[in-house]
Amino acid sequence: MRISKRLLAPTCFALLLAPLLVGCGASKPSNEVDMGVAAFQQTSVTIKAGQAVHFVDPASGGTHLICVGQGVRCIPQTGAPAELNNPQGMTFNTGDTRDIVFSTPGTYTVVCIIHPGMQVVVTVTA
Ligand SMILES: [Cu+2]
Repeated sequence: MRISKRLLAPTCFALLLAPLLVGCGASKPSNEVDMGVAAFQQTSVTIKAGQAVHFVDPASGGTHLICVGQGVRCIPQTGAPAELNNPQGMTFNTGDTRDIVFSTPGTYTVVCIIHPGMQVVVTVTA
């Protein structure tokens, strides 16, 4: 009895932990947008009004200046989050993570003004 209990505890712990470890690499939140060296890893993301896009610039990413715009230009758009709605853009360095809330339904193209072609379309539903 005493021996079996001793064996049981670590076994249970391992069984509890296994799905958590698998879950780590398997799926990302649907509101996550990851950055590479010169591109977003996603081309589009859909959220509901009031929710945030989770921007991640991992260690393997780079320096980015992102904003709502077109090409390599920031173009303010009514309803876009204030952080992304300015001519300077918002700086991301490797290791940075930010949640940016979109309050107004619409379609917003988020670009990086350093890297041509680096863009992700954010669709905000009501
Ligand atoms: Cu960039």
